[in-house]
Amino acid sequence: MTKIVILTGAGVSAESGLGTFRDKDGLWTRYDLEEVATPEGFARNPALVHEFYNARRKNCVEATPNAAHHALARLERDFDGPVLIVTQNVDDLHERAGSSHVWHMHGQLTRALCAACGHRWDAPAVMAPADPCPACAAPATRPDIVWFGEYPYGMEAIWDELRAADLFVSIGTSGNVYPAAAFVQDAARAGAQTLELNLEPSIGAHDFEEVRTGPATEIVPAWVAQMLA
Ligand code: BV8
Repeated sequence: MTKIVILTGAGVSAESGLGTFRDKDGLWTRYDLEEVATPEGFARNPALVHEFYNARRKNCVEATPNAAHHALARLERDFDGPVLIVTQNVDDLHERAGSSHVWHMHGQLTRALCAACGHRWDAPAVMAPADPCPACAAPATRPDIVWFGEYPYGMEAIWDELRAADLFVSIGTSGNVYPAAAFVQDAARAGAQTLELNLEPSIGAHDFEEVRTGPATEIVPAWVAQMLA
């Protein structure tokens, strides 16, 4: 039984209108990463960070899954083997396209976290620093997002999956951010085949056995059709 592990990044949601980070006019060209995606930035100015994520949560609600998300959901449904999506993305477009086996290693826009007691709940559309935690009432609510310098979620389970994978596919990520950028090496070391599907070769393209370039809405459905043939 062939086990497929797929890593996705902002490029898989780009054609749904959600900004990427490092492309031309990407998010990190308009916002200072240090200010809005680090615990230090949140401590300094929680209102700015909530404003940043409130805007992205609104974009996400207004966006719709694209042909790449739908193709991956079809693969999970019809492929004769387990398909796991580990996503760096904090949007819910994979789930809204029908994928159910999705791990958000960098958290989710749709979830809130209490920095005081660790309680998690479904995030309201708009969050503000003074919002009381539903469990402990402390005004310590934050987006349930993994910021730079914080430990991504589920790493031990992810590394287990990479070690057991027969095929590792990276889709729509530039290979800038660790530990996700090293997954191809983790998988290859354990004997997996490796494939990159991206608009252009990523920083880590040389680590992949095969690299296919083009828009995700074209090359992902083509690859899925090939896998299901
Ligand atoms: C951690 C949530 C300790 C925020 C994000 C070495 C080892 C370990 C850590 C580090 C290390 N070196 C440096 C670090 C620290 C740091 C890091 O990697 N820094 C970088 C900048 C150098 N990493 C961390 O802090 C991580 N935590 O290290 O904990 C630890 C140590 C060891 C082992 C485990 C843990 C935490 C990182 C998480 C930060 N949070 N997201 C938010 O979303 O608001 S990361 C952020 O970047 C986004 O989540 C995004 O998902 C992620 C990666 O970006 P991409 O998805 O790749 O997006 P990008 O714009 O870069 O690229 C888009 C790609 O799509 C491009 O290639 C483009 O060509 C392509 N594309 C565009 N359009 C299309 C397309 N492809 C197809 N079709 C299209 N239409």
